[in-house]
Amino acid sequence: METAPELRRVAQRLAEARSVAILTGAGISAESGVPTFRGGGGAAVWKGMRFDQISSAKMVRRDLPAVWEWFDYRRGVLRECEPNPAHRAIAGWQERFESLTLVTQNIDGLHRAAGSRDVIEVHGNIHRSRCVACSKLFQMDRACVPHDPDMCDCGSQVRPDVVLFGEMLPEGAYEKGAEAAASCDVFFTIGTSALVYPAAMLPEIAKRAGAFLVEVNPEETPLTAICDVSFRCGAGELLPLL
Ligand code: BJW
Ligand code: ZN
Repeated sequence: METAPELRRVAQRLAEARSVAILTGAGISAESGVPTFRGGGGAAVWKGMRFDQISSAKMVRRDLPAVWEWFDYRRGVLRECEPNPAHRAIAGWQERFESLTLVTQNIDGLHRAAGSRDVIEVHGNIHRSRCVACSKLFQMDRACVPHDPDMCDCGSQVRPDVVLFGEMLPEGAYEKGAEAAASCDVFFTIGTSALVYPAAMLPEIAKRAGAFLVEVNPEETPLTAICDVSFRCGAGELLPLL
């Protein structure tokens, strides 16, 4: 295999590593059948609207039912999706290092379904909803699509508990990721276009702090230039080899 020397380099680093941090994005779930937002030269569109229009704080204020329609559609897609070999490989790394921090931008819950613990979900989770008034959280029934329209006990509407454009990340989530990035020996950026901030800063923090930076993505990203090793292939194909 062409990537064999790089694989050996990374395996060597991992053998010596005490602390490993990982940032994943939509691409890691692509082989599970979850559509990505970007990549392949296009951007996701829902009923003629770009995803960054509908997945925005502005749209929640303007048309919450339309936002629910988009998220219910995606919850429907997710009902058919299961973790793939990449999610499972990462779950298997848990006992391998003194410290393993997994930060995901994905809201699909597939890392946890694969057995990863303490996953830092910086963009929330599609299987939770949140009251727009009192912020009470509700675990959603995965079998129930469309969502249960029952409102919060306080009488207000609920919204998906995900982080949309223009919204703050969950308290402490980015900070935990940044701390791990600044102190790890090896940092993996997997299946992310690295265009969305602040998550895209984590690999840069790791690199600046001296970590060995590894990318897994079939396409180049703005991070490729600073990576020590960049695997140009699918995560499900590569990660089980490590
Ligand atoms: C494979 C593969 C395979 C395919 N194997 N790989 C600094 C500069 C400029 C702008 C900003 C900035 N800081 C903040 C901003 C604004 C904004 C932002 O980043 N904008 C940029 C896009 C310009 N950020 C925010 O608004 C964030 N909030 C914030 O900063 O709060 C502070 C604040 C508040 C108010 C005012 C000001 C500041 C919040 C960002 C929330 C992002 N939310 C979304 C939607 C979530 C809900 C939903 O799902 O609808 O999160 S956007 C979308 O992008 C989603 C993703 O998590 C995120 C990242 O995408 P990801 O995961 O990288 O996926 P893709 O599709 O982009 O890439 C897939 C990759 O996989 C591709 O590269 C493929 O090649 C690859 N791939 N198959 C491996 N088999
Ligand atoms: Zn409420």
